[in-house]
Amino acid sequence: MAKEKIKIEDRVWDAASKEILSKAENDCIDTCFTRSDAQGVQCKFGSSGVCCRICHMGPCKITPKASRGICGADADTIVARNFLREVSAGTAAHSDHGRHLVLRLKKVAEGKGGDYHIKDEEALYRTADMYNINCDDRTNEEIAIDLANLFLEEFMLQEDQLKTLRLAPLNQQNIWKQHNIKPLGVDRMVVESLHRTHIGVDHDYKNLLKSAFKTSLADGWGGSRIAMMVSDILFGTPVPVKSTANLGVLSETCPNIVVHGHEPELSEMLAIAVNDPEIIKYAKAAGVEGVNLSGICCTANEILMRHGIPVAGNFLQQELALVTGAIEMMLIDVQCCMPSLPEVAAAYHTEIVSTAEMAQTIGATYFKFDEENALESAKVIIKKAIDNFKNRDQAKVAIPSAKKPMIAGFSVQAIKHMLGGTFRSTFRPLNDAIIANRIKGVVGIVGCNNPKSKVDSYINILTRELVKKNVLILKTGCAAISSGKEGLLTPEAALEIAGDGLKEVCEAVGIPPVLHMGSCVDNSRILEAATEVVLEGGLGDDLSQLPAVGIAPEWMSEKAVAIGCYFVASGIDVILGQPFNIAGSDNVTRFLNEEAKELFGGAFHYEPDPIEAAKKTLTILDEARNNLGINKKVERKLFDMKDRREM
Ligand code: SF4
Ligand code: MSK
Repeated sequence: MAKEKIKIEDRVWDAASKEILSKAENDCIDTCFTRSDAQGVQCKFGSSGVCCRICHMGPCKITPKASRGICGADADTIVARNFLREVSAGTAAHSDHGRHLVLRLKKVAEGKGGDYHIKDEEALYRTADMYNINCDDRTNEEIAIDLANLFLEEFMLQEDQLKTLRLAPLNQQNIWKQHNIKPLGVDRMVVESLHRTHIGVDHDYKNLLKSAFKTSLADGWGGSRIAMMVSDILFGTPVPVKSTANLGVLSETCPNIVVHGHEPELSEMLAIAVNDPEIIKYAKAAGVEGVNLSGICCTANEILMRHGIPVAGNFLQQELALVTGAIEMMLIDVQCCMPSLPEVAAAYHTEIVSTAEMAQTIGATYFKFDEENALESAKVIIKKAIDNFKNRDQAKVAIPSAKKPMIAGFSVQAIKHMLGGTFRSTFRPLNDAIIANRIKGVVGIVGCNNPKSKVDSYINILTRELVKKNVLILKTGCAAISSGKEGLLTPEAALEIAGDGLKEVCEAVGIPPVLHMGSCVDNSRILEAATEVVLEGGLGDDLSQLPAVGIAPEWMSEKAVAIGCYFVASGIDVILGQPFNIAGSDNVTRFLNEEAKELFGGAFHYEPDPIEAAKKTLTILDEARNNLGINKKVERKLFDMKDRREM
């Protein structure tokens, strides 16, 4: 049975998406929204997690008449196995991204990096110091090779636990040890999870779920954290940077190149190459002023954070961007790039170019990115896009005017610097503001969009609601782009709606109330920030004691499942706007939503309504504040310059 047709204004939040979705209808283009309708009512066995395809005696499903699969697996086993497989896939995706960057760092250290260099010496020293790598009287390359080898070992460790776990507060590490969820090497964890979930291996739902938490820690405190640290060394630690968001960033007069996916290596080179004199000359010869580079999803977030390159949109705008008819080339790499892109592009003149050997799509051109000569490679691809500009059919072009200014680039180092001032980087003012109840707590709002709900709606309503209630918001991924499009990533706009306490602190120390911290792998920056707060003192000994919550309002990917798990395993409650596929097992649901809290200090909560989610968040923050004994009334005294200097 087909679903009832949903009106455009109920599908998407922002004006640009509404305009282009209507154009897509007129141009007879299928998008994820029409395909979602065509799917009809989705499979209940799948959505409750009780469908098992793990062996070929099946597929089996659990029904009122059949409480076990052919092998005897019950609903608990099947749901838990499916869940662990999702976490493993998410961990693999983030971590493989991290591995590619580590291999790049190793090449750079060996003098074989081509156009890549160690851009951020301070990040190199900072990271080496975290792992006690000697930096005295050694070249950057010597330090980098030690670091790269250590990181590669993090993937391969067979019997030892990840060294990167030691970046967590000591008490946190003890909790993981107590519950035996300290992961071994990243690859080992993913392989073991696949083995564990093979027919006839692990059938105890609790054991399977503990393994899911253990594997997820190999993501958040392993692969993702490594990806983030190596990106900072190679491409620079982000600092606040101005930019613009939404489809209105596309150019009417210049060739548009849109990068999409997750890995920053080629896009970093594109960001440099678009301003190269050779490219400008080539563009002028083609009758245009230059090339307009923008991004979608997390590749966008990577080059936004470091170069201020504009963001054309988030996950569910990838097809809409093509429907503008104004894109000469979309470059796709890994993760979150829809297989439908070449088909949508075929209705216009857009060329879809895949730059990752492992991520190809029928209809896309595969471009072998020469990593040894990355800048040259970037120029070749840009010239191809310029050549395609002459094929743009103006009759098919409609670029929406909607776009908003924003500020991004809030790495932990940047936040610390802003909080502490020029001479002493510190999180102290934030801790003091939380203790004094000017800031109620800190909330990470992360994750994707999902056609099951109105795009960006939950994210934007929730963000506004929490900012009003004096909650400091940290954002990553597509949720951060939602706020960018909404105009909430400028201090002025966010301060206008912020509660008095939050406003006062943000104005005094000069940070906005909603901080864009980067891409999906940069969720590890949120863990890093939480660790800094714990280490600064006064708010408990581990992350579970902090007044902090993670929220994934419109998530859809397996990576989001892994992220949710490493937040919970780190003691942080996570609210989901979309449920996990676990409803078929009461035991699994109870373990994830209740028992996890007793083990790790955090658990999952499902809340489909953003206002209710905000209320739930405030309750969790209040509970943590009560436990810490800091839930007192706000003192009336304001920060002044004298206070700030003393701090
Ligand atoms: Fe069915 Fe068991 Fe095979 Fe799953 S593993 S498909 S439940 S027989
Ligand atoms: S891109 S994982 S849709 S956030 Fe990181 Fe966006 Fe989700 Fe992909």
